Amino acid sequence: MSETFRFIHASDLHLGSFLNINGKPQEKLQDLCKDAVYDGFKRICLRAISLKVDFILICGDVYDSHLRSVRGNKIFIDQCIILSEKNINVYVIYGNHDVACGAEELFDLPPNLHIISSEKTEIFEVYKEDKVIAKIIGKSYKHRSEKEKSYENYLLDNDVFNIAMLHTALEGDNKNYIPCTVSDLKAVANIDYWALGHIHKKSIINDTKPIIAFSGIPQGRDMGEQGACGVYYVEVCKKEVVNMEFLPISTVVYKKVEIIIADDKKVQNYSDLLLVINDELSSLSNEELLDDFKGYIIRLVIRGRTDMHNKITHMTEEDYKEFLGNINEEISSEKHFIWVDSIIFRTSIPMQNFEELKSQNPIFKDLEEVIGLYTTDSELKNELVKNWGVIWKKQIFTENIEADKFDFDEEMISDIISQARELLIEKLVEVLEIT
Ligand SMILES: [Mn+2]
Repeated sequence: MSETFRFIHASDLHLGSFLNINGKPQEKLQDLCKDAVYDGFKRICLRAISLKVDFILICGDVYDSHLRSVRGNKIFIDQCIILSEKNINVYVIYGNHDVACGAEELFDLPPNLHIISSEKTEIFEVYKEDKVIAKIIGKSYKHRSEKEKSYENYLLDNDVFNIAMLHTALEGDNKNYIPCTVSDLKAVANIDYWALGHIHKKSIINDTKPIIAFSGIPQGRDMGEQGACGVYYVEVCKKEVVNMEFLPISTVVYKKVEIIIADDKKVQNYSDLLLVINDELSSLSNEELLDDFKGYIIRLVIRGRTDMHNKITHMTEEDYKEFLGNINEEISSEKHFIWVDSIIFRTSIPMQNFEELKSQNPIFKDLEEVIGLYTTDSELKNELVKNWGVIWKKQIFTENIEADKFDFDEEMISDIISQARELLIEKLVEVLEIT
């Protein structure tokens, strides 16, 4: 059966990092956050053993820092030793977070662990029942940024299933993380599967030969890494991928929950607001379908019209923290933990229905048209963002964040536009003395 084999495509373990959590959670939850990244790797190994895979690929950023910790290195090596007893090989390229240059392995490597060189492109032949079933090609990062197009030297014959490992942002003009485009990768001959790392969100960029995929980070660590994270499980038969599945690994999931206070819902004070929040959060189900799912770290976004708007806008930092604490004390969930990490208020004052306002004065219809244009026309939207000034920078990927700029994404743009809309309506109602 050497014509069939299985592997796991993982990347960005970031061993040594921990989950970001605000407030004062109980010690048990704090410990969970400290260990979650390590636990994630242990679960990958358990899944590899139960699914009887032939090998695991780790496409860069095994460690969060090139200054490896004794703990991180030891846990990684110990898991590889367990895999070695099951004849599961591990192939690793280092990425921008764990560059090979100047880094030492703190422990002896087991024979099944293959660290791919940062000096030159390396090829590994994978054997099964004395036959070569696959070839793995790759190169580790030597420095924190790599502009060399190493993939152009990924030269392989078309005899077995060929896997190429690459740590890249997949942007043609990105000189920090190996500049390349999808068509650059497609142009490399004889590659069957591009196992990519660096982008922390899973995605299948090309689902036919050559398959091009980012497995993403196995365990999210902040609100920028929301949702169930994991690895890809791939089955190959006669040089064809016959099955490719996403395996969720994260036991703690970051999630944004929006609560819209409907007009008919009277939220007059903090008790009412607490009730609404509690209601919404206790109905959160264990949608991640993981047996060992532990819980959610939540960012609440509260929208809608409420008499509390003024109270909310004038809330002190201290009161905000107190209210957050109240929520976390009150939420009860039997199946998993729920920790509200932060709340973003996007409320506005109660007022007449917008349709009624439009019928009273044509200026509201004009306003609706203008706002509509700025939300749909991308040229106008760009123009608008330009006017916000250079302090704002479009967020492409968290790794590229410039510390002295506010990053924003599409969601932030529409948030700002909708807040501007609310403010304009409010002021117009005031000036036109509409009651
Ligand atoms: Mn990474």
